[in-house]
Amino acid sequence: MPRDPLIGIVGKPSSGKSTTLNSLTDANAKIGAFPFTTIDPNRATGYLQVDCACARFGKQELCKPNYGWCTGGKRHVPVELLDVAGLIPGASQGLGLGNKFLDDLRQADALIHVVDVSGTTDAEGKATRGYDPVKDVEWLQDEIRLWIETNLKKRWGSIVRRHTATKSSIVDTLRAQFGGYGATASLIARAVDSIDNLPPLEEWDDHWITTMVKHFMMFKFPTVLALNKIDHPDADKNVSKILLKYPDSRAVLTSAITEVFLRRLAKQNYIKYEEGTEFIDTLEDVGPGSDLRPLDEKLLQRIETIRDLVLFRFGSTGVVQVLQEAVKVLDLIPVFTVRNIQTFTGSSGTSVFRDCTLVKRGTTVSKVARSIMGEVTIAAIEGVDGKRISATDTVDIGTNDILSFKVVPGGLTTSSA
Ligand SMILES: Nc1nc2c(ncn2[C@@H]2O[C@H](COP(=O)(O)OP(=O)(O)O)[C@@H](O)[C@H]2O)c(=O)[nH]1
Ligand SMILES: [Mg+2]
Repeated sequence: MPRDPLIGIVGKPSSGKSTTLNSLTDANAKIGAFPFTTIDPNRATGYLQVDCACARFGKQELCKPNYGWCTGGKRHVPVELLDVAGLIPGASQGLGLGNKFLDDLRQADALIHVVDVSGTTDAEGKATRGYDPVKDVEWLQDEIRLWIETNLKKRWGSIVRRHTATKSSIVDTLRAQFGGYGATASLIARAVDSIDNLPPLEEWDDHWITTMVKHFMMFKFPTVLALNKIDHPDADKNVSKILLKYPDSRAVLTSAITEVFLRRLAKQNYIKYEEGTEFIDTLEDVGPGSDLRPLDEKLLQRIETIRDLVLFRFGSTGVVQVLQEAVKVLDLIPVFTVRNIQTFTGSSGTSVFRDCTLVKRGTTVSKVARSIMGEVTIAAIEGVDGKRISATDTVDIGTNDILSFKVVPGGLTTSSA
């Protein structure tokens, strides 16, 4: 994943995709803008909560990220989100915004599938009562699979002929077919390796093609379920049905609308609310002397309801956790790069840990350097306490995740350091 990770938010109409996106993005105003290249109304910056390196050294007060923000050692790292709207039943055959949807989809590294577990919207997203959302979970996977499968089967005859004539490996042949979905050779290789007893490609029947596509999807579109609208009274039984039917799925219970509401109240200074937690403080809770504004009876009542129905029952609104889960699926960890390994500062000033990048766990230090600085010649790599680190060492949380790269003077081929 050489570029910044992109999380796609998918789901049928009215499941709560836009609300989920807004709940993750409409955060503190004091943050610096994150320079995304694309201007797209459906794209936004979400903030992933991670433990910041500053807390390990008691330097929380000095922590001033270049992007995002950090409070008390809890760092909010920008992550790009995409609201992949337009998926309706039949999209794989080009219905609705079918192709636009699928074009958007291929850019995503992981998906958050927003499922309306209130049962108040039907398969097309129209208002109803008692709809069974279990169907939605399967439907979305089927829709994506059919899209890929249909494309593959259309050309299967010639794919097999070329495969045989050129004596290609399965990975090479599939690379040509799946490259358009943004898949790398190594991703395809992992998908191929994950299938037991896979026969030679020229012997694949429909069953094997389907199996291959399913495994490809597991790697290309790893998915987290956001079981949304848990504030609704019908949600419980639907949540339990989904969890029982898909015990291996990664699912998080969410109430996106509650998060949007709480963040708005917090912004207007009616409440203190720490995103991702169950804690809300009102003026009544903290007492006079605080700078919080008083709430009227109606808002107080609403907050009580939110506490009862969402926060105390589920521990949080879930949206912060759903983003964390999506990043976890990608196995990304924060790596902090600093100019000065003694002080953890950047090129100027006293603030620490200005830069944080999400990279795949287990990435080599030299690859981290390249992805952050481009093709530079590294003279030395230092870790905490000035320890020399080898370019082939790998990163993990707490291991080589604070790095200082010393670049060869004049050896800079692309300037970004
Ligand atoms: N009760 C409840 N309603 C929600 C929640 N999230 C979204 N909604 C409502 O569901 C409807 C569709 O939401 P929207 O985000 O526009 O869905 P989209 O079509 O998937 O983007 C709107 O009326 C939202 O207010 C939630 O967590 N709880
Ligand atoms: Mg929408």
